[in-house]
Amino acid sequence: MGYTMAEKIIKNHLRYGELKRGSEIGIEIDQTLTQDSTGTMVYLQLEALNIDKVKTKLSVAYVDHNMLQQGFENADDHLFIKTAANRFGVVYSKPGNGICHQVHLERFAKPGETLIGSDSHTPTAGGMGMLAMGAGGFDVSSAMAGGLYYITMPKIVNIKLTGKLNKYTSSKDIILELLRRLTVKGGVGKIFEYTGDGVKTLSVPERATITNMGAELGLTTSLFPSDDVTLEFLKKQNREDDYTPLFPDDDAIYDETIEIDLSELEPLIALPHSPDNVVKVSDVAGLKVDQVVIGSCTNSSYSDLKLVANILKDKKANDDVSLVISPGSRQVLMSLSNNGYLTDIIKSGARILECGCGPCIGMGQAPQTGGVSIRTFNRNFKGRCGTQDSYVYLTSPLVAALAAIYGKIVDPREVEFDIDISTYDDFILDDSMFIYPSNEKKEIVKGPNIKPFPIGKELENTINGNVLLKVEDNITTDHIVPSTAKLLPFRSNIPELSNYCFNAIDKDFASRCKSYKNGIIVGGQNYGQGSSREHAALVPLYLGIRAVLVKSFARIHRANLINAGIIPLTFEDEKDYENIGLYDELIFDDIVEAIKDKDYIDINNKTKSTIIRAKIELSNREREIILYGGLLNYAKGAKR
Ligand code: MIC
Ligand code: SF4
Repeated sequence: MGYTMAEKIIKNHLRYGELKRGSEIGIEIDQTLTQDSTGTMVYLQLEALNIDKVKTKLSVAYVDHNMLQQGFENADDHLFIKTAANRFGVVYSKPGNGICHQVHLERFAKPGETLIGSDSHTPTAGGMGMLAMGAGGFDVSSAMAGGLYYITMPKIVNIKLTGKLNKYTSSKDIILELLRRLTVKGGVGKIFEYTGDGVKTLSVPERATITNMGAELGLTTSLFPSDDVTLEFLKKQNREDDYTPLFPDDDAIYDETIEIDLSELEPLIALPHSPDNVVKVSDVAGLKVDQVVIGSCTNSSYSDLKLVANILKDKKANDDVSLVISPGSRQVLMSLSNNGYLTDIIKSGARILECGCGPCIGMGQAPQTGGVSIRTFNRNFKGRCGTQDSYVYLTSPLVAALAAIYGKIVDPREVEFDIDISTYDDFILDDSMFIYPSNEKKEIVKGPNIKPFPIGKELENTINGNVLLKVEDNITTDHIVPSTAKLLPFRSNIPELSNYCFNAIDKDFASRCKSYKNGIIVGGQNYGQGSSREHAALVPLYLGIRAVLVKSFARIHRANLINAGIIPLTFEDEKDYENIGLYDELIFDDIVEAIKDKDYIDINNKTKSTIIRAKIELSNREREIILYGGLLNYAKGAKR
């Protein structure tokens, strides 16, 4: 029996478990990446683990998210990360060097190797045949300390691409088409592998757009083969030595196959407020646009922005549109400048931002009240852009650039334009904004905003708690811990951040938690989708949340809850969701025994005088972590 690409990489890195779908596996991690808004926790955890040097082949600490320095907080975080990186043997990428995923793809990603990153879009590197996964900070710090990364062996789906994109469509339309067909929970527990003749028509950055936004499907990761196209990209990066071929065996067995004929795709767009709310651009053509933002780790490569420059050449952004462009990396910006395209962009009236996440995470450029913003990003959850009542649409750089010129959404097939999309221009290679760790042991500098993180406690045998929040399906981590320019500076300050937990849904949640001892959250399907931020577990832990009872979980958030010591439970009968109300008193008797070796617990709803059966779906290792009260206690081997 042959192997798929993911199976080949996993087999080479497997140190625990077996390649059996649905079973727990532990894999060795070659590389890690952190970014600043999740990274401070990772370095605090490394300190707590008392690590001398990281054990990975390469670990990189990027600063790309918290770039607006309105106060001392972000700059203090940057300095903390820089000094901690030096102390632990990690390469530091200075602010301004670019978005972690774009820079990592350019300079470090390697086919056939494994990468985890404290950011949900880490699978971007799958565009180069690397098994790359988003993870919570605790999982990243333990991998840096030499630990394995544990996941449930996913199902592997073959996405067979045939045909070729036309002038009006781009790789963004491929991933939007998958989101249209499968929804934001369609990829949970799965890896997507791209095969078929259509694959070789896509460049590495185009492939990376697809693997990046696979995160929005809830996938564990996505993989493209490593082929001649990969080699060509690596040569351009002066890294051909990093090339290894990667293909599935002819007799590889997939759990499912989905076919997409690239020549039949139409330009697509995701409507507010979810990436799977996808329609044809022609369905919304004519809608007046107030803002266009081009960038983010999904669509800010050199070829994306060169295409945008081609469209904007000798044209002006519409008087009613604010056009904003944030290049993905300094390499992209310098190459655009060197090859003349930056001038075309600036001449059009675009506002150029520094290389980083910027508006994608609400770091500035919040749209006007009720404004329509067309973005090339990957997420359009309500309020994420900084303006609660604005309307964010997600689409390709082509559709976005045309909207900037016409002041409305236009179907590219209805207008004239010229593009030269060859990716053969030379890149400017300059690694001078990476700081390599020195051998000298310098102190770690910690500013006053960096506060200790909460640590769970050993599980007691009875939990008597109250339902302090009841929410619907598809709750995102942006709901749980909102991230805007105002709140991102508090990523190292859980006590301050806790005041804003679930703010957009229920302003009283945090204060309610403070007046109850043990809190329970009840939710629907796909609870915790979106980002990898472990703050969405650490903040509830700080507020006294002991268990989360839902219909189903998103993968990374479920792992973060366990790592924090919060018990993840799912309804055995989803109808019971209707029978629990806010403030209901729930009693979990003999929970230690249940966590040790049962796959269910009967919860006594004292308020309603009913019993609800919840499923305990945990591996043996996860059971131990919950009993210890979180991964840190478990890793330190605390006595129960
Ligand atoms: C995001 O796109 O939501 C983020 C901000 O990059 C997050 C990480 C974070 O919350 O810091 C992610 O995707 O994991
Ligand atoms: Fe940054 Fe946005 Fe990418 Fe998250 S999705 S890493 S905020 S650019």
